[in-house]
Amino acid sequence: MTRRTFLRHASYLTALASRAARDAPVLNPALLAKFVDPLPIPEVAKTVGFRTVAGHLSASNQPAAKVPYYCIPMRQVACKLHRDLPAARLWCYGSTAPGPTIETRSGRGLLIEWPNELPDRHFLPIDHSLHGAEADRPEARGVVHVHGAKAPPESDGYPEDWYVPGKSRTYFYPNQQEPAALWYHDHAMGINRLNIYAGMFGLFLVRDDFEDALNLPKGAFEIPLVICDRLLKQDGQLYYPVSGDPAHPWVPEVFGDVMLANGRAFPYLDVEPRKYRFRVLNASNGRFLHLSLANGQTFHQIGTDQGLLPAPVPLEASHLAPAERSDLIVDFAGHAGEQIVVMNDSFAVMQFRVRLTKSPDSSSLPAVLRPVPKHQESAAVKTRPLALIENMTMAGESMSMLLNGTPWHMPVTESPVLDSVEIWSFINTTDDSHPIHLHLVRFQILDRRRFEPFFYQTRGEIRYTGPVTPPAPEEAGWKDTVRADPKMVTRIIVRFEGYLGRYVWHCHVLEHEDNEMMRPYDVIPAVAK
Ligand SMILES: [Cu+2]
Repeated sequence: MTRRTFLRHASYLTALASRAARDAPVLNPALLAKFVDPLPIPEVAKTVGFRTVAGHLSASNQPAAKVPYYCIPMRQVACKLHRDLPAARLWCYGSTAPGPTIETRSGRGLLIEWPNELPDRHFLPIDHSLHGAEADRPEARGVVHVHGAKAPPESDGYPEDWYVPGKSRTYFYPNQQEPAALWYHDHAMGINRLNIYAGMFGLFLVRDDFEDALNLPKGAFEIPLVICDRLLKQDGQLYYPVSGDPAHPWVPEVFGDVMLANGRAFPYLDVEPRKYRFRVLNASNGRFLHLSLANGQTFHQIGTDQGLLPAPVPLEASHLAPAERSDLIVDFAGHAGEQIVVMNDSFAVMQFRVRLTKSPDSSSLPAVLRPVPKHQESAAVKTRPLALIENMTMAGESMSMLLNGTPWHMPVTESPVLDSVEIWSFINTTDDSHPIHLHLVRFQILDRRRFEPFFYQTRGEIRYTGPVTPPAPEEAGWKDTVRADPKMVTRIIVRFEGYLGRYVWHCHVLEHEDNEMMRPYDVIPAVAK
């Protein structure tokens, strides 16, 4: 058996996980002083020169052209996560987690070399019974994926294309896509959850003249905000929970109680009483964020995963599944002197300290942003019903989560034709919400609708039990990750643009992804008539 399924009782697992957490010397975040560290701002990545893209002919029609060239190594570093804690061991890109922010323009290609300079041994608990993480595999494997990038397959970071310390890869990102907050992260088969938990992620911002002309807050007033949760040991080191079964340490989900914003626990940011733009990313392994401001203040969402919305959406809370992004405008005018806590549900994440004075604010919040032409359902050449399944035995002892009922190693079952439009219909029979991400493409959410899972599983037919629900206004733009809610059918419509070749689609709860909730897919040429 090359790929393992886990036959375990969910409550048994949860009990084991919580006992393991109790037994471990986990830090109580209530004991950490809040809002004593300034919010770090990741540095902007610097080029180390210009190179031709000759080695990436399939992706460039100008092989002799020289493009910016970056070199960002994977490294082990020691970083302070909080003023009162010793530095924590992290794995990251460059020297911080998040790594340096890539800043680029639509249509301006760039090359990034990603050397693996990690130590040979992992410091988080590998589960060798997971497919792709067998004991004969090297521990410190890495491969980089730019989430949301329309990149050729050889530069997309295929999970099995990992490489070991001492090796390197150079990937070409054509950036032939609209402005958006993309992000880069590790994607190594079977240990992805551990590498990202260790700190291997960063932002990749694409801009263009159209967006510039909107006169949104920029420079010091545009703040990247990468939020994730972690468990820490008493000594400030990362703690990754284990099942309690040494042969199978995998746990189905990880939820930390220490919230990190740009890699710092419960930081603060001094702001002026004026408009700010926040580029928010949920980089958590499994936590869904519900961010709000403790003073009840509303704000506006202007963009989602793949760029600007048609118009700003006023919100009191921003809901982000793992890997989703929101582009927010917060106006602190009228709040001079206030201290405003950013909450996730009822827990603090960070604090804004609004100064008494401001510099002139000439930025805008336009009433109209960027048109999002709707894909028509009639344009779809195919609808794929894709069940999300958590297999349970009669005794309720199953624990394997699958896409389309199919494990990773099976032959490809989704092969859309290049430039064709398809509807993918995620039939979520499980009790969990799964953020489903497709590489290469952007898509639109059509709708969600409650159905009867038992009837579906026993009869193979969908019996709807609720009304058709359109996406929320803040989701009604270009997306690359969609919440497939429990007991709902979630439909997306996708044009498979860009490149032919092998990509993946997967759940972005990283513990699910590492344990079978990922599948390859192929973009294929149209058959000549
Ligand atoms: Cu999932």
